[in-house]
Amino acid sequence: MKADYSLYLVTDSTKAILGDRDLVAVVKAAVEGGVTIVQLRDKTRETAELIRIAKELHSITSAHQVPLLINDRVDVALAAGAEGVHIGQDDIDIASARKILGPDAIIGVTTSTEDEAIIAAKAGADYLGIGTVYATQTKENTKTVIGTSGVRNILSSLGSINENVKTVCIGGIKPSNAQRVLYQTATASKELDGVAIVSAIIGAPDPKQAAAHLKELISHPPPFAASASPQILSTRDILDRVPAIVKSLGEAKPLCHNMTNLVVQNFAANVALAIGASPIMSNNGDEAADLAALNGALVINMGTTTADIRANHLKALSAYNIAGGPVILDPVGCGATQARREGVRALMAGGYFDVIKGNEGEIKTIAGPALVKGQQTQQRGVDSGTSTLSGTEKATLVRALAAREHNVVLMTGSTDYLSDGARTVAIRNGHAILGAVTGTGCTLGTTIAAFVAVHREDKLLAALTGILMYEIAAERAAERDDVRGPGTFVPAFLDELFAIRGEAARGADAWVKGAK
Ligand code: 3NM
Ligand code: MG
Repeated sequence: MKADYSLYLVTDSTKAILGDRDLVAVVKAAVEGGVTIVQLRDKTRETAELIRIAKELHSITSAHQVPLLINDRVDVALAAGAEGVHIGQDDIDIASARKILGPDAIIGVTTSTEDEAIIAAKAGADYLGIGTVYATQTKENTKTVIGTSGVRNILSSLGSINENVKTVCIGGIKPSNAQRVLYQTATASKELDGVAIVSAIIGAPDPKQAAAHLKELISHPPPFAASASPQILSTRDILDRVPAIVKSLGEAKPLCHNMTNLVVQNFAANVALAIGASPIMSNNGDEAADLAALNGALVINMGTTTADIRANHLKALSAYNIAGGPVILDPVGCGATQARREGVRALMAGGYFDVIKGNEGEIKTIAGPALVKGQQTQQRGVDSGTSTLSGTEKATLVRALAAREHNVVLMTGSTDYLSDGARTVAIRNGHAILGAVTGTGCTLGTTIAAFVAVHREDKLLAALTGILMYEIAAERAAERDDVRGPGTFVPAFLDELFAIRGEAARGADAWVKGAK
C-alpha cells in the first residue's frame, strides 16, 4: 500500500505522556493537525481492549485516508482491519506477518544497525523505523542511541542495495530538531521519508497544533541549509573573490557573538574589532535568542567547560539554529577528558554547527572511530597530541566529516585542511609564532564566525577568507622589524588585521597574493 510516511505518529497511553486524556481524542486531534500515518503502540493492555481501541482509531484514521498500523500484534491488526503492523527485532518475522496480512499490508520493522536494516529491506519490509536517534524517556530500554550519524550510515547502506524500502527515524524527535535530523541524515543515494514521534505530539498541550507545527517544519529545509550545490572554484577564482568578502565584512560590521573561555575573552573581542566585526562576549544562553535576531554569527568555544556552561551553549545553539544564524564550534581539547568528550557529544547532538574548527586531535574525536579507524589518540591538555595522519589522510578525514555533518570542517595545523564535503582546500599560510601566544586558535574561530555571518551563501569560501586574512596578517606581523617575540607580536598582529581590512576597503588585493 502506498503511504505517506512524512509525519508518523506512534501512540503512548502512559500517564507520563498521555496523562488523563483520552487517546482516541488525542489521535483525532493529531490527524486533524496533519499526521500522515499512525501506529497504535500499547504494550500493556489486554487483547480485547486493544482491539476495541484499534477499531475506534481506525474509524478516525480511515476518514482521513491515514493508514493505521498496530505495534507487535498481527492478530489485533487483522481483527481491527488496520492497514498493517510495526514489528521489532524480537517479534514475529516479516515473512510470517506477510503471509497472515497479505501483500497489501504495510509492514514496518525497527532497525538500529546497518545489518538489521539490510536484512529487513531484503525480507520485504515496506518501511524501517530507524533509531534510537536521541535518548528518550518514552522508551528507556532502547538498544542503542545512534544519533544522526548512525541514521546516516544506515541510509547509506540501504542506498547501496536495490530495495525500495521507505524509512523514518525515531527517538527524541521534536520541533527543535526535526528539520535538522532530516537534513543532516540525507545521503546522496537515500534520505528519510519521515520522522516518527511519540511525546512531542501525544504529550503536547495541544496535539493538533503540535502536529500542524511539525508538519510545517518538515515541509521546508532548515534555515541553515546550504542553498544550492556548491560552486566549484579554482584557486584563481577564490583569490579573486576573497578581497571583496573582506571588504563586505567591514561594511556590514556583523555581530560576532562569542561564547568563549576565560583566557581569550579580551583577545577575541580585539580580533573581531580589528577585522571589522562587532563583538559581543556573552556566555548567557538566556539572551542568545535576542542576539540571534541581530543577523550575526555565534562561536561556541569549549575551552572552559562545566555543566552550567554547556547548558548555556545548548540554549544558544538552539536559538541560532531556529533563527538560521551560523554557529561555529571550536571544540577545544574535546578528547582530553571524559567531561569534554561527553560535552562535545551533547553539543553535536544538540544542534547544527555550520562550521567545526579544530586541531587534528579534536577533529578525530568528533569524527569518532567510524571515520578515524583505530587512529584515535589520547589528547594531552588542549594541544593536538601526536599527529598520526598524512596530509592526504587529513584531507580525506575533513571531507568525510563535513559530508557526514553536511557542514564545513576545518582541521588546523601547519597546513590547514578545509572541506564542505564536496570541495577540499589545503592552506599553507600562518606562522609558527602563533603557537607561542594563547588564544590564536580561538580567535581564528571568532574570525571565521564573522565571515560566515556576512557570506552565508558559500560558507566554505567565507571560512577560507577568514583563514587567509588571519594567517597572512600573522605572517606580515611576524616579519616586521619591531616584532621581537610573542609580546610584540600580538599588537602587531592586530595592526596587520586592521591594515588588511583597510586595504580591502580601498579595493586593494595585493595582500592576498601571499596565499599559499
Ligand atoms: N521506538 P519520543 S524510540 C517507540 O528506537 C520508540 O526503536 C524507538 O518516543 C526505537 O518520540 C521510541 O517521545 C520512543 O522520543 C520515541
Ligand atoms: Mg515490538
